[in-house]
Amino acid sequence: MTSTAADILIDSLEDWGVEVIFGLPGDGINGIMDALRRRQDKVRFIQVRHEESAAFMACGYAKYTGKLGVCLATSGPGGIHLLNGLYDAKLDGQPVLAITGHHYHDLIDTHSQQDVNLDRLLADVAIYNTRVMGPAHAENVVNLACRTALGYRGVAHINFPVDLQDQGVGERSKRNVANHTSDVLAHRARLPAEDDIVRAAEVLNAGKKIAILCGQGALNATDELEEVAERLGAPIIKALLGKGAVPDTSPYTTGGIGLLGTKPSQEALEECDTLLMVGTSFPYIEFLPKPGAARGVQIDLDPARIGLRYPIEVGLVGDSSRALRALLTHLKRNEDRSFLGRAQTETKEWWKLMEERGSRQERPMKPQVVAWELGKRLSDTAIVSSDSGTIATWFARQIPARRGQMYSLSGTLATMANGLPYAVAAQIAYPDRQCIAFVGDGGFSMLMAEFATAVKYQLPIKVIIIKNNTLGMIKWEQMVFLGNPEFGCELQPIDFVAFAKACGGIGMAIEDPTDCGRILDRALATPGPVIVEAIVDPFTPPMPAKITFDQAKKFAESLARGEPNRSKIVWTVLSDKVRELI
Ligand SMILES: Cc1ncc(C[n+]2csc(CCOP(=O)(O)OP(=O)(O)O)c2C)c(N)n1
Ligand SMILES: [Mg+2]
Repeated sequence: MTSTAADILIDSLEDWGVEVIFGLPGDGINGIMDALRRRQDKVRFIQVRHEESAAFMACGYAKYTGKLGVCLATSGPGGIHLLNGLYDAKLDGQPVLAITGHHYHDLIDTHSQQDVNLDRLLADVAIYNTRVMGPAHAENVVNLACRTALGYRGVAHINFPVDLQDQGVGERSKRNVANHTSDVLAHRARLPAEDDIVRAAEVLNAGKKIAILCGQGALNATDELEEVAERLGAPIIKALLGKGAVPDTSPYTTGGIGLLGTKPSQEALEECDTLLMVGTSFPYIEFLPKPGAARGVQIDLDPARIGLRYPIEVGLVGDSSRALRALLTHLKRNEDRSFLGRAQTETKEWWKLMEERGSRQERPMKPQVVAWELGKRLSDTAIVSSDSGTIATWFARQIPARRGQMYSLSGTLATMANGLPYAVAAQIAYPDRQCIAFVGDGGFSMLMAEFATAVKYQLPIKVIIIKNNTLGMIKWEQMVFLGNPEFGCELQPIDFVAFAKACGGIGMAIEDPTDCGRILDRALATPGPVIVEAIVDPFTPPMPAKITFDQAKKFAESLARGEPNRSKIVWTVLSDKVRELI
C-alpha cells in the first residue's frame, strides 16, 4: 500500500521522537486515525473524553518530559475544545503540536458542516500555524511545526482537510522536490556572552545581601543554584512553577513567593541589596524589591524577557544551568553569612507553622492537613499536578518538595481543570512513578471523565480531591471585595467515591483528620487509579504570606473558633491578597 499523506504525518512525528498522541477521533481526522491504527506499535494513541484534556495532557507531557507534546482533534467542535489547553502551553512556554481536521478541502467556506477555520481560530495561540494544502505539503509542514514548537517553546498547529489525509503523495509542485526537508533539530549552546558573565559576576560579588529568585526555567539547575547560593550566602526564593527547582529540604531555599509563598521569601526580597533572577517571569512585581533598592542580574533563555519585571544591570541570555556554571567561575565567596543565616532561621520557623497548620486534628478537617499528610507520604520521584483555586495555596505551601520530585500546575494561564489531565500525561510518560493529581472539587469536576481514561489505560494515578463544595477562591473574592454574600459559588456536592467506582476505579473518603494519614497510606498503596475525596472545612481562607506569624496564627485560630464577626475583620485584612490569587 502506498503511503497516504496521513501516513507521512505520523511517520514524520515518529522521526521526531513522538511516542504518544492524546486525542479523540472524529470524521474530520479519519485518515489520521487510520494511519495511527496501522502504527500502534510505534506511536501510541491515548483516547480522551474531552479534547481540552488532550491539550492539557500534551502540555503536561511536555512539562514533565521536556519533549514535544502532541494532541489531535477533529474538525469544528473537536478543535475548538483544544483551545484552553493550548493557551496553557503557550503561556507556560511548552512545546506542543496540535493537529486538527477539516472537512473536504474543496468545500471549505461553503457553509458545509463543521466548517470552522481552525487555523484562523488558533492564530493567536500558535507560533506556527498552517493548513495543509495538498498531500505533498504534509511532510514539509510537519517538520517545520515540530522544529518551531521545540525551538521556540510554543504551540504549533497543523490543520488537515480530511480528504487530503487519504491521498497518496503523487503530484508535487515543481519546486517541492522530495528530500529537501529534514527532521533535524539543532541545539544552541545557550551560553551567555563572556563579557556579560564577567559583568554579572562583578555585580553579584559586590553584593552583601544577595537573593536568588528562580522559576520554571531553573528546574534543571538544582545543583548549580545551590552552589551559587552557597558561594554568595544567598537564599533561593522559588516562583510557583519553580517549586521543584530546589528541594525544600535544601538549607538554601526559603520556599515559594507571592500570595502562595512564605514569609522568609518575602523578607529576603524586601531586604536584599542584590537580586539574581534565574529562569523566571514571576508576574507579581509587588513582591520584588522596589526599583533601585537592589542591583539586578537576570538569566533567561529568552532575550525578550530580560528586564521584563525588574530593572536589571546585566542580562545573561542562556540556559540556567550553563549560565550559572559559567558565573561560578567568577564568583567569590561572600564571607558575610548573616543574610542567609537569618533566612534559614526564619524558614525553620515557617515550616514549624506549616506543620502546626497541617497537623490540626479538629473537625471539620482543614485542607492543609490533607496536603501535609500527603507530602509526608510522597515517593522520592513523585509527580504532583495541581489546579487553580485555594487548592494551589495548599499545594504551594504545605507539600514540601523533595529532590527528584516534579511539581506543576497551570502557572501563567492559571486555569482550572488541568490537574487531572497533567497526572494522566505524567503517568503515561513515567509508568513507574507515583503520579498525583491534587485538585479542588470545582476544577476536578470540569474534566472528571478523564478518570475513566485513567481506568481504561490502567494508569495508577491517585487523585486527591479537596472537597469543600464550593469554588473556594471565588467565594473569598466575592466576600472580600464586594462585601457581599457569595453568589454562584456553591457546588452541588458530588459523591466522588461513587463516581470513582462508577468509572471502574477505587474511591475512598476522608472526613476525620485523625484518619487522614491512614487512608492516604491505603490509597497510595492501592494498585490502579484511586480517587480520595477529602471533605474539608469550606471556611479555611488562603492565608496571605505577608502577615506576621503571630497574626497568621491568631487569624487561623479565630476562624477555627468560629468568631461571629470573623468575616468582616478577616476579609478586610485579606482584601489585597485574595484578589491576586484568582
Ligand atoms: C477555567 C477557569 N474558570 C474559572 C476560573 C476562575 N477560578 C479560579 S479559582 C476558581 C475556583 C476553584 O474551585 P475549586 O477547584 O473547587 O478549588 P477551591 O478554590 O475550592 O480550592 C475559579 C472559578 C479559572 N481560573 N479557570
Ligand atoms: Mg472547591
